[in-house]
Amino acid sequence: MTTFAETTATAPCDSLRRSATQVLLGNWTGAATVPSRALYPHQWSWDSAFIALGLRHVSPRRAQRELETLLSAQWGDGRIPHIVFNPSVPDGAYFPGPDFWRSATAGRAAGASPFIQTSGIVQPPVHALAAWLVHAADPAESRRRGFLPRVYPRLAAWHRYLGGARDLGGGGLASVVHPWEPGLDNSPCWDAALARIEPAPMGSFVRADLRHGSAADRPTDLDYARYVRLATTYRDHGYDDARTPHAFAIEDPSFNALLIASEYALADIAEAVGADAGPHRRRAEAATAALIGRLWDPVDAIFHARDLVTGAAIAGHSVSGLIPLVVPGLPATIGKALARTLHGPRFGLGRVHLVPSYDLTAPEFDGNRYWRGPSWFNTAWLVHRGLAAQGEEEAAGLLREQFLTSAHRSEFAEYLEPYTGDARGILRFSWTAALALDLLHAPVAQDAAR
Ligand code: 2M8
Repeated sequence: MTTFAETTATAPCDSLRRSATQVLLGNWTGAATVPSRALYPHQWSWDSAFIALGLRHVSPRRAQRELETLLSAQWGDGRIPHIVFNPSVPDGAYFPGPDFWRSATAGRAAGASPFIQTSGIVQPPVHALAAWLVHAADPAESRRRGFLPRVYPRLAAWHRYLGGARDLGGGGLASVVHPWEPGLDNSPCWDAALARIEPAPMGSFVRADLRHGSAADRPTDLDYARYVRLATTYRDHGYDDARTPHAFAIEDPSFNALLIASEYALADIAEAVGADAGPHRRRAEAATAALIGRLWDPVDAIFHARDLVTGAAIAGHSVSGLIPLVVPGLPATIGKALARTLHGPRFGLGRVHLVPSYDLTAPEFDGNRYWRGPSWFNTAWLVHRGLAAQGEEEAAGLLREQFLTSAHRSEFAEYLEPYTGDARGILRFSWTAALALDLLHAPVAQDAAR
């Protein structure tokens, strides 16, 4: 049987490393890596951050390029768009494409590039963390190329946007304004908020995703109709956060935990480029207090998202609520409680193939349908990293072994049915391969502890 336990140098590790590298080479377009040639043929924001974390072990230079290509599409208001469109991909290959988002015109006042076509929403801010870890993979090469001095102002502007225009609740956390923004698109956590949205007419758009994936593994048409409505409203208000009547506005634990981890990374970057790290550290500490104050539920022992339209916490238990494990300096009592939740019936560590995206015991759980239950590799990587930082080495080791075994067995699937471990979505998915490379590099996330 293939085992990857506690080692980085065995035949199974070598063969997995080779095939993971091939996936990334195959999905490289010359300036960035697509998540998948067929289903996602453009550059995605948080995908690229995860991809860079794997690429840094193959070519630190290419990892830098990946991030810089993304950053070159940043808008004047600081936002990093969630998709950067590749102009050589035919219209209609992905929906919603450039014709829908119309960034150059609708986003002009917000500072969208007139030349690079992008979407107008964002994704979780893993970028500063990725940039710092990419730098750390080969500091000499990074210094030679002036990588950190180039990316620092852009990353700082990105965080200013999230902490400013996106603090819709005024409580020190960033909000997401579309279910695509937290990256866990059709999580049951968004069901109640989405039910308030008038769907766009069914005939008004054509989905491209169903040409590549099974309908049972993807969001429904009704989900899409609501996604389209929300994005249209935002676009028609010039992607202006103050002017848009946000009907979907949520403080998500994972999005904010990644912002905090990235803010600490930005402090490290600031120090390395001779800038003042103090404001970054203070912002990270204040955001940690806000995260705990606004989203931590000590009874359920998980972080819950908050719906800013109703003001209420969202009751569902999502993997998003475990990801604050990655927050440096998280109180140990909270870290331990999260580790217990991970081992409990809702997330079943050791009893399922990989951490599920949603509560295994909930009636809404669906082990096949996208973010409504299946196990995903990026969230598993984050939970692994958080466990290692919290000193939960046994659980972190188990998760690493599960990750590598599942990535190997599933041919780098996009996601898995948690109980069977069967591949769902598409195969040869970039972040699965990239994060496998990262875990192969070290037995436990050695750079996770601060
Ligand atoms: C999925 O989201 C896109 C929209 O952004 C889609 O369904 O078409 C999500 O899994 C998201 O987290 C991911 O970044 C993206 C590309 O892999 O696909």
